[in-house]
Order: sequence, then structure tokens, then C-alpha cells
Amino acid sequence: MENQMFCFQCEQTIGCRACTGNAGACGKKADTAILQDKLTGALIGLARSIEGNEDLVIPETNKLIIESLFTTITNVNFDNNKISYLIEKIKLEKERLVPLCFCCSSACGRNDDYDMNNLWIADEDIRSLKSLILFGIRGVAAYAYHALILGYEDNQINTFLHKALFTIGMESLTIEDLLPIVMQVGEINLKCMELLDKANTETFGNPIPTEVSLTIEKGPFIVISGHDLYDLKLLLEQTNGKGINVYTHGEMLPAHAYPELKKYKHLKGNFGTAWQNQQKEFMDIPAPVLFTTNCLMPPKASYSDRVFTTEVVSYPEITHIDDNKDFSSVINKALELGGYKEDRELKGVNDGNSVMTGFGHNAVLSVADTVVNAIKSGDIKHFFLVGGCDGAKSGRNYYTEFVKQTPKDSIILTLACGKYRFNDLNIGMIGGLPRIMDIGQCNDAYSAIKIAITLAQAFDCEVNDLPLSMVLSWYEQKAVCILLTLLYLGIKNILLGPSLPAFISPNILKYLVDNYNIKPITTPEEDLKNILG
Ligand code: SF4
Ligand code: SF3
Repeated sequence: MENQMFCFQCEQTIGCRACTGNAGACGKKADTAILQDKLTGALIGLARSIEGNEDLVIPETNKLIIESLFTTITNVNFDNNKISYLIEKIKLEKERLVPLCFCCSSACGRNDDYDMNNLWIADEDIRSLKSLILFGIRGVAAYAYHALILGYEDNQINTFLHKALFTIGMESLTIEDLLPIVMQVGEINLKCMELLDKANTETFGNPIPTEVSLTIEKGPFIVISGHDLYDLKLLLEQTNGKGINVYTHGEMLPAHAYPELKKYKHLKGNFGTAWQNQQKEFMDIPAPVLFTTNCLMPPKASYSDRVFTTEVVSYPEITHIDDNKDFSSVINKALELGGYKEDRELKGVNDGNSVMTGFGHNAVLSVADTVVNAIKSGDIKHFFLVGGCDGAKSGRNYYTEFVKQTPKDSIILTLACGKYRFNDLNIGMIGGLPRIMDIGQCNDAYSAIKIAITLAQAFDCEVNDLPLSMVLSWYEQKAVCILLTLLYLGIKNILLGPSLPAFISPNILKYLVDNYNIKPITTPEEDLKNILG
């Protein structure tokens, strides 16, 4: 497999098998994919060097691991120079941890980097489980990175990342050895999402339900995309009083609900829909777009001079804002382009002109009594968690249709970018609560879990016994770690779409079906009939 790419970590993998040619469906070129494998192999080498040298691990070691894992998530980094730079940094860190290995004349190979081709050609069940571990910790690392930026970290998470990487490089493990580690990814991710929830709410306040306009007001503006709330805060500070409005895009939408962000009057609304529409939506936008995390698609020439990246995101030839966080180039671009001449009424996927967000655990549980009473009185008969990633597949309009067809006495909880399929629908209220409640970003799955556990406690039952059904959509690796968290919690009967991951082998799928009754989505009609009996 030398000089050939192999990648099957996301939902749009070519032919539902793997991207193996010159480039992946996401636009990642073969040389970048090979470098990303080298980076992962170097991380496994670093984890091997840590074993027995744990006392030498310093905060920079963990930051390097977290950043490198995050870099390899789909639609984050397409920049060979940045990936090579990280590989070099890992080599230096290894040299610090095991200096004697670098001058040993009879090298034992114990601390060597791992050749990822060994994983890609491994027995399919072992490959499947190790892929779940690897892709899962990539997702965990993204959340750990956001928490770290806000000054929050947890050594248990860091130590687990070392262990998981070390495990991927072990050749002698069986299915029985690997399954518990797969579940541990889910457990650690729960911890990590809880940490990020704490970091976000202690830094920016508890989200408050907020209506967000989809209209773009005339004059200069900046669009900010991705998950990093801290970057948004810095951008709002640097644009304050400059006559520039700021609009969120994609997973940044829930930022409108945080008191410490919504207090900026020039944080005006949300631009566009989910990530897969960006090449169309950014084509003639008279404003710059700043990407703080995934999902960045290869920018088209028609708008590439207006795209900026920061943090772990980068793309060749695209201006990158480094750690000094000086957004002057973005601000100057906004002033130069000038924005729209008149207010521009943009619409959501279903022609709505505003969306609601901010139904995190604090907001929902503050009306827990109302919710519990509405369930007892029969006003609310069912909850659906319809959430996860959006993507380009045409079958994803399943989620729009599903929500449209849910009965009027049901509530839709949603999160992550998959909500753009239906978050502008007006499907009414129940007992003063909107029927669609946006909990937030994908990491706010933690809020959904907290809400479900609190409801189960109120009814003295298990989460699986609640009138709650999970209908999830996946695309990239954060969805993998969230799914593993739900399995770790013992949640059953999850419906998953639009297709099952290519890296799940038939035997591992059977295990998931037998133990958790995971099912692929079918049609909204069929699935609703099965759920509601
Ligand atoms: Fe293919 Fe997804 Fe890998 Fe991109 S990230 S190369 S689309 S499997
Ligand atoms: Fe979306 Fe890329 Fe997954 Fe955070 S922004 S959910 S796909």
C-alpha cells in the first residue's frame, strides 16, 4: 500500500468502502492522507515512549497529542506543511522522553513509530475495533482541545489517550481485549464532554433560549464557522465598535445563546446552512469567512481569497491566523468587501427566516417540572433526539421528513449541524415549549444525556424505558465518540444513518445489534411506525 492512500473514517467514504485513489471524497489528497497516517504512527510511537516514562510527561506532551489527533479529523487540515511540522515536533518530544533510543546501536524497536498500513491490512474485526478506538479518540481530542483552550484539562483523559494510542499499535490483541477499550472511549468521551460543558458554561454562562435571525444586515460583516467559542469571543472583541457585524455559520450557531457572547450587539445572526452547502453559499459572499474547526471544504477559486483559518484548521495558500490571534487581516477584508448594500433576507432549508437555539441542560431542566407534568398529563407523549452531523448525501432529507411527520404531542431535541435540515420549521409548541429544541453543538450531547438521565430519575426508570427515541446522523469522528458514549451508557435501539460506518465489520455490527439493537434508518414512515407502535 506504499504511496497509496487508505481512509475510511467518515460517512462519505467512496463507495461506502474506503477512499483509496488520488484523493478522498472530502478533497483530501493522497499525499496528505499518507502524511496523516505518518502523524498517527508517530503518535503511537510517542505513546510507546511514554510507557514507563509517565513521570516525564509535561502539559506540552498532552497538548501535542490532542492537537495532532484533532488535525486528522475529516475536513480539518489539508496542509502538508502543518502535518509535517507536527510529525517533527513529535519526533523531538520522543527524543526528550527516550533520548537513548536515538543513539542506540542495536535498536529494539520498542519505541518505533507505527506503520499504519499494518492496521489497514489487519484482520477485519481487529481493524474495525481499532478504528473505533482511533476515530473515537480523534473526536475526544477535538473536545479536549476546546476545553484546553479555555484552561480546562483532565489527566484521566490525557492518560487514556496514551493508552488508546499504545493499544492501536499492539499486534497481539483479540476482539475480547479490544471491546472494553472501545467502550472506554465512550466513557472517557462522556468525561470530556462534561469537562467542555463546564469550561463553556463557566466561561460564557449558561445558554439561554434565543431566537437567531437569518437576515444579513447591510454593511461589512464577517462569518465565523466551526466549534471554537473562544475564537468567536476574540473576534467579537476585536470587531467591537468597528461597524462590522458578525454572523455565525454551521456549528457556531449555538454561540448566540451564551450570555458572554450574546452581549455583543454586533453578533447579529446566522449565515447559511450546514457545512456541505458552503461552496455554493460562499460563492459570492461579500465578506470574509473564518474557520475555527471542521468542516472546511476545499475553497473554490471564486471565494478562496475570502477564507481564513485558525487553530488546527489549515489549507494550502489560505491565510492562517496563528496563536497571536490578530484578526486584522479578516477585519480589513470585511471592510474592503463592504458586505451587502441592502439587508439580505436569507432563508433556512425550509424557507424559515429565523431559528431558535440555547436549550442546554440548564434551560431545559429549569422547566423540568413543567416537562414532567406534561408527560404525566399526556400532553407530551414522546421525545425524539434527532441529531448529529449533516452531510451531502441525498438520503439525508430523511431527517427533515422524519421531523415533519412526528406527532404533534412529541418534542424534538436536536444538536450538531444535522439540525439545519429542520431547525427553521415551525411545528408549533406544547405547554409553552417549542416542539423543536436545539440543545447546541455536537459536544452538547452531554446536555442531552443529562436531560435524559434527569427525566429517568423523575420517573424512577432507566433511560431506555423513557418515551425517548434517538435518531442519529453521523459524518465525522466526533459522532463516533458520541455514539460510543451512548453505548457505554447502555442506551439501546438507536437508529443510525444515513448509512452505517464502512469501518464496522459484519461481526462487530452483529455484536452491536445483538447487544444494543442499533439499526440503520429506513423510511420516516416505517421508523415512526416502529417507534410509536
Ligand atoms: Fe474519504 Fe472521509 Fe477519509 Fe476524506 S475523511 S478521505 S472522504 S473517508
Ligand atoms: Fe457537523 Fe462537520 Fe459533525 Fe459538530 S460541523 S457536527 S459534521
